[in-house]
Amino acid sequence: MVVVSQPALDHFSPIKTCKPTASYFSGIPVVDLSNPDASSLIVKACEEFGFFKVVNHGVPMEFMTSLESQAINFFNLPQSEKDRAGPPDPFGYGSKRIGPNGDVGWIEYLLLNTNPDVVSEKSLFIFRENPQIFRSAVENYVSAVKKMAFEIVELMADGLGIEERNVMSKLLRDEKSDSCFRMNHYPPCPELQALSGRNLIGFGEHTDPQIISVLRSNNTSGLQICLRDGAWVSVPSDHTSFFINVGDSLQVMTNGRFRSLKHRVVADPMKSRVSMIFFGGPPLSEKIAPLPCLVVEGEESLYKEFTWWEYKKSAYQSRLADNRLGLFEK
Ligand code: GA4
Repeated sequence: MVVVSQPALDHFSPIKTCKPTASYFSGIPVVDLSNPDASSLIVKACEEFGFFKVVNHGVPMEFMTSLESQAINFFNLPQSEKDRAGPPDPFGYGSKRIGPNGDVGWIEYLLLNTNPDVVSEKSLFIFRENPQIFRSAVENYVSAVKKMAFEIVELMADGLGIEERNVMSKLLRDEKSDSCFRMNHYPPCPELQALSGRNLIGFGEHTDPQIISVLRSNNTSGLQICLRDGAWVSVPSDHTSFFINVGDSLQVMTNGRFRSLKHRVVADPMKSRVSMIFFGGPPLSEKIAPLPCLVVEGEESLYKEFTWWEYKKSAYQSRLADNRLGLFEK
């Protein structure tokens, strides 16, 4: 009997691929948080790109490296053990599947809720089954990154000339804030590169729904952003810094003055990429609308009124690449 083997490329289907052509972008705004002009630099970056890099951020490097090594330990566990922390509901361990509507990527991840009130069963399970040291590493990292996120949105408010400088940070500081935290592992894939000369998409193009996202990765590149002219460019990795994304909710709160940025991750064929992202969201019951002080006379809100809960519900019915704000535009 002749056994015809499946073409090797089928193994990766239906994960999308792309040509490894995106060039490194050297124009990413860098904001030094200790610079007295930080607030205006942040506003400029959010208007022009919806994205910037933060240095002198005050988060101890040790928090970043110890969480990174704990995450690597977790992702190195046998598949059957990792699967016990899944499938994601949306919290928990996930592999290849992203969200509930058929999106896939060359990725495995842990998605956790950061609100102690609503810690999901899955998050509890992950921490029960894994060493206490993992839990402490997450707690240290997340609380330091949250502090930085509060500072950044307060500087944003200063730069926008808003008197109530905690108008955004109070939503993130709220004990009911619906924020979450994600640790991603993009395994290398030399076979695909060798077979096709193409790279696998790790996390497909999307905008983040929340107010602000704070990303840190190891020194493997892969993050790409979509510039205004539609070109995809690679963000040079920097494991000592953080990258900030404007989310859809912040776009609405600034009545479109800040833009949520489309981004994606392309897996490196040779090196593992590990990233961790804090997504700062408001409480579920919070109305998402342009801040009155930002809507000048004669101007109208570009968006219908909605709560974060309504937006989130609709986001979980969407595909990753959908324009989620489209439904809420006037
Ligand atoms: C994108 C940003 C965050 O990673 C996330 C993602 C969420 C998920 O993975 O559960 C979503 C995606 C993200 C937007 C559309 C929906 C929901 C997967 C998906 C297809 C945690 C989030 O908040 O929205």
